[in-house]
Amino acid sequence: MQVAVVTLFPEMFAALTEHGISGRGIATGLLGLTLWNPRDFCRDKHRNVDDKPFGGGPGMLMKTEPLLATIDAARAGLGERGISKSRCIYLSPQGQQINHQKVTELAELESITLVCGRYQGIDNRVIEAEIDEELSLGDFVLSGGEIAAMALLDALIRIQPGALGDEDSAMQDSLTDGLLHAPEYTRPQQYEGRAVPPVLLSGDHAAIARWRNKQRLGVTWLKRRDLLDRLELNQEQKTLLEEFKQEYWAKRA
Ligand code: 9D3
Repeated sequence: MQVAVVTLFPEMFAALTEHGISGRGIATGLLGLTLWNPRDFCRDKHRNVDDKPFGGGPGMLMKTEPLLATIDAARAGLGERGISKSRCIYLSPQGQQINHQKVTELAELESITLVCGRYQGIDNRVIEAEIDEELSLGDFVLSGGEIAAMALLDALIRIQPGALGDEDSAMQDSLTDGLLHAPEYTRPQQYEGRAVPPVLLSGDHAAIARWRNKQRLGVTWLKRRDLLDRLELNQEQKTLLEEFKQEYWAKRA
């Protein structure tokens, strides 16, 4: 997958390219990343990328011309890599909220172009002319689109085939099947009076699998009832969840 990012702060993307799974995925070419700075595509001598909003109001907006020139350059850059189509996405607080399904949908594409806004956003004519889709991280305010773009990129990289050491772990991730994960423990077996659940030390794989399934249902019921409400549980899952609730109320009594 080839991703072009339009940003006034390309240095921020070192957080992605220099560390961990995302760093390796980009270094090995599982995901190609190019960064395009509107500052480099200004034609006026002061290299202005922002201006005051018509009609008044607080703050500044990103100007149309440098942004459109940058998107054009990014498109040409992708063209040199043999890519003729790239979905143009504007990271915006007014966009649809990104979720796992959206990430898997975008991962199917050959290329995307991510436009990061700064200030109070971008001139609406850029949206009309070039933007296919607006995406948000959620209903809270960031100071720009870069961190949202990086979050989306990180999610895209880790589901590319071969990105994770253990091929199965993307599949085993929470939320791919609508349930949260069971609690996990590592050494020591006892920590300040808190013991690891004995079944995990039993070596009984069937019992462990049953305990984990029960915990997944229970943890989802406790922490994210909204997720559980969207699922159609089978009879075994209903039994496991009832057992979890019994044990939960017994412990709290
Ligand atoms: C004046 C009203 N706001 C626009 C609806 C102003 C505004 C707030 C924050 C304009 C731009 C921004 C910067 N935010 C992003 O670029 C952004 C964002 C976010 O703030 N929250 C969640 N997801 C995203 S994706 C990009």
